[in-house]
Amino acid sequence: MPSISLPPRGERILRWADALALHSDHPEHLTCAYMTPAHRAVAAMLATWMREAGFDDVRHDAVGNVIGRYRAVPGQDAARLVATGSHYDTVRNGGRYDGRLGILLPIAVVAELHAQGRRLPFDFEVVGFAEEEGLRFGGTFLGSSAYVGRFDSAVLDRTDAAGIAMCDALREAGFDPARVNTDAGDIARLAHYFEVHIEQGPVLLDRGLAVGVVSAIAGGVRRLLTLQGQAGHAGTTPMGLRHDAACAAAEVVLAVERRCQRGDGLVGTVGRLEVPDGSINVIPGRCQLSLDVRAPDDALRDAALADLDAEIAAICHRRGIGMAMEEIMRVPATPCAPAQRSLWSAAIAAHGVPVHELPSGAGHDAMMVAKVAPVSMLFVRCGNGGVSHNPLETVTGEDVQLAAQVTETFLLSLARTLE
Ligand code: HGY
Ligand code: MN
Ligand code: MN
Repeated sequence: MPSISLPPRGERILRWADALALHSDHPEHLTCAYMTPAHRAVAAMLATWMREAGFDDVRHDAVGNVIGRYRAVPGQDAARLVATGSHYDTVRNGGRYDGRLGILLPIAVVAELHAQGRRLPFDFEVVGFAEEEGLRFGGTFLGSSAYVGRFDSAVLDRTDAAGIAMCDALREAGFDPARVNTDAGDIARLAHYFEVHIEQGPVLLDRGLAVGVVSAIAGGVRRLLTLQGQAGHAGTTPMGLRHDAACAAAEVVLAVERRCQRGDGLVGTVGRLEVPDGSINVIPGRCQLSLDVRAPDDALRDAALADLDAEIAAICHRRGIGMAMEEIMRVPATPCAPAQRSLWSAAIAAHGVPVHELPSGAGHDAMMVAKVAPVSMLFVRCGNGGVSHNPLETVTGEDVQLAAQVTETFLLSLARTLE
């Protein structure tokens, strides 16, 4: 019987990502929002693959994180724990590697260790975080915040576009909302957390590098704005007498772009812009828009936000528009731990790849875990110009294969530092 040769690890991981992408909330593209049937199917697949890979324990926690533990000694708790992971939810019409690569790759690494009968000198935990993007309920990092014992219970009352509260969505999926703050990870033993993630940008691609070390993660603030003008007849209301909420919003969008073009890594985006219940022949009385402002430095970001607050107030005053604002996320810029950045650099060099460090403009679960342990990240090259949060997001099997080898080298060198 010819032996069935498994595809190389990199290809296997891509095939897993393809299988997860078959589960979507939308028939024509990949959307996997928190606690939908597609989301639950993905969680079940991750748990199955963890068991098949040889993890000693696999569990679903109170918010839907899928946690696999590969123990130093089966049946015992080692003195220390090292964790890795990322999120398995997606944005709307997103890519299949954002988050998921950071769960699937370490599962494949453990499968290799288990197949070789090798154990690490610490318990090694791979976490599929249930929610990071904030797509369904607005709150972000729901999985990693619960894992580190910092879950904001107020989010349980947030409702989705259909008016379903998060607590009801949890119950519907068989979870008990009362447990979300009593089921944190084993953070007292957590010595280090690392995250492998696609770069979601063009830097590694432009430099011809398969992987890179993350120096720091940009801090972000997200806000929801409601501009309240006056609805009126599109045909009979003279232009000079209007309080058009959409025109005010248009000025706000351009003010965000103008202020955030000042550089130093500052970025600003209005990703959602809506005239609720709008009609063609009615002057927009209300307009809702989102604001996402980030920078590698919190003071730089907050100075931009202060300027925008003043400019938005002036726009609304001049146009006779009311404004309400809700801040739904604020995460500080997060430095990656120098000691583990060096271990990643050495692991990359050991595989013959030039070492390049780069900041992350995207947010990651590592920002939340950094509240309780030192964190580090490895980026994997993105194809298609580095596009992400887009179905064109892509990586190659070769790069993923190399990233898995580098991760294994990193893990073994980390083990030597923690012995
Ligand atoms: O928005 C972000 O940076 C991440 O993809 N959630
Ligand atoms: Mn994302
Ligand atoms: Mn991500």
